[in-house]
Amino acid sequence: MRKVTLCFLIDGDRLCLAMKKRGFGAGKWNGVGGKVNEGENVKEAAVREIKEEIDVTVRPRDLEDAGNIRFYFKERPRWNQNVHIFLIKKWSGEPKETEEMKPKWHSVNSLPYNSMWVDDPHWLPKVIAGKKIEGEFHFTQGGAEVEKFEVREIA
Ligand code: 8OG
Repeated sequence: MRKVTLCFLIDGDRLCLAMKKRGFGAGKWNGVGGKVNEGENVKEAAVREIKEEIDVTVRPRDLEDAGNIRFYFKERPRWNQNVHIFLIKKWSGEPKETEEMKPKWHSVNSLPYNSMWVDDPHWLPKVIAGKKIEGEFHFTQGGAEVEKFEVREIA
């Protein structure tokens, strides 16, 4: 299964989300991240993606492990992926727009869930609250609908 990262910068009650400008999930607000390349560990991949996508520098030790979620796409099993989630409270630089993403700070109390992946309301509040989670989502309609899911708090 494809291994990918998903990282959220958090500053008090502000969460940095970025608008994906192209590719998988285009037009949605999301954390930043992407595929783990061969020869990279998950944290190295996260650090690289954060730099590439919003031009922010993070040290591997400042990536807080928030758990992982497996996503299954019924009609497109090659999209199935295991997403490793990180919460980040320390970094250097201000998030900047790049070719791939346009970052923006949002209040944690009013996240734009209507323009995010449909599964996010089921687990993102837990991650923001500092919980570590493990879960799985089964999508239909190419990711537009959740058929069944489970999210467990593991710490
Ligand atoms: O490399 P690529 O841009 O394809 O990576 C996809 C990114 O989208 C990666 O950071 C993981 C993230 N992502 C999914 N599915 C979901 C989801 O259901 N919700 C959220 N919030 N992010 C997701 O691949």
